[in-house]
Amino acid sequence: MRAPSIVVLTGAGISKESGLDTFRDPDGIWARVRIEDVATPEAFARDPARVHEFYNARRRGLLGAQVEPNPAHRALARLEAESPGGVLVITQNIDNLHERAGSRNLLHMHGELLKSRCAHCKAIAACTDDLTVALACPACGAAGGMRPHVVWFGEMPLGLDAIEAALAGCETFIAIGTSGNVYPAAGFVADAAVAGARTIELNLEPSMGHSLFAECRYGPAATIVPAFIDELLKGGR
Ligand code: BV8
Repeated sequence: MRAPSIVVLTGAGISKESGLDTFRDPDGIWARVRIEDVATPEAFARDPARVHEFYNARRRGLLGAQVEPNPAHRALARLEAESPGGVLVITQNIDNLHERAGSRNLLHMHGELLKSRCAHCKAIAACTDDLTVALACPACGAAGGMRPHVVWFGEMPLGLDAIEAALAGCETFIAIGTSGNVYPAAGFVADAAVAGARTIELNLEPSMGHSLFAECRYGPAATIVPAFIDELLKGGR
């Protein structure tokens, strides 16, 4: 299958106007809890109940009535529907807002909040309720092994082979709502540039990697992403 001509990388900033917190903004998640306490395998081994509560609270928040895809998510779904060369959205986000907006060719490289994984049989299952240490796996029945299907720091992100192939073959690489702090995602723009792609950053403010992009536009995603996608679909360079 030919590589999609457009690859989009999204981060927490694209979901901010849907009511979900980012990580490194002053009011972000890492201003309230430490990565070492809730987002590493060591943290889970040390205090699984604490890690479960961190993700259970975010899962309940995501499933709350007021959290909906915003115009930026919907603009990406429209780009995929109308772009002849194909679009792949690689998201660092674990929310389900891209799916709910209609994106189909979508890769959750850091996992998904609405899925669980069993440490014993590795089965991945839909998860909309709280996870607990005592919970038995719906597939193998073993208890004590359920975790969120989420990639923690120090763990291998998902889909890296497919991502590498897409970056090598794309003509346009767009990063939206990411601070460029976390690797390997923060290095994708360099891979796309080496492949000769047009690189664009759409963010609220310059990211750590802003100098690696050929073009940058700043403002809230729900405003600047639909405008940029309109231009792109009209053939704007
Ligand atoms: C890996 C989990 C090996 C789910 C996340 C020691 C040991 C091992 C690895 C490392 C190490 N030291 C460093 C590393 C690498 C490490 C890393 O990068 N650390 C950083 C902190 C230095 N990476 C890893 O561990 C990764 N695995 O390296 O494995 C390997 C090696 C080589 C090749 C392959 C593999 C695993 C990283 C995944 C960790 N899990 N999340 C969860 O709890 O959500 S990462 C976490 O940060 C989130 O997933 C988030 O997606 C991600 C990135 O953050 P952003 O999305 O960018 O969010 P942020 O708040 O930072 O920025 C938001 C941006 O939006 C801002 O710029 C803001 O201005 C903007 N914004 C705000 N509002 C708006 C807006 N933009 C537009 N509109 C708005 N309205």
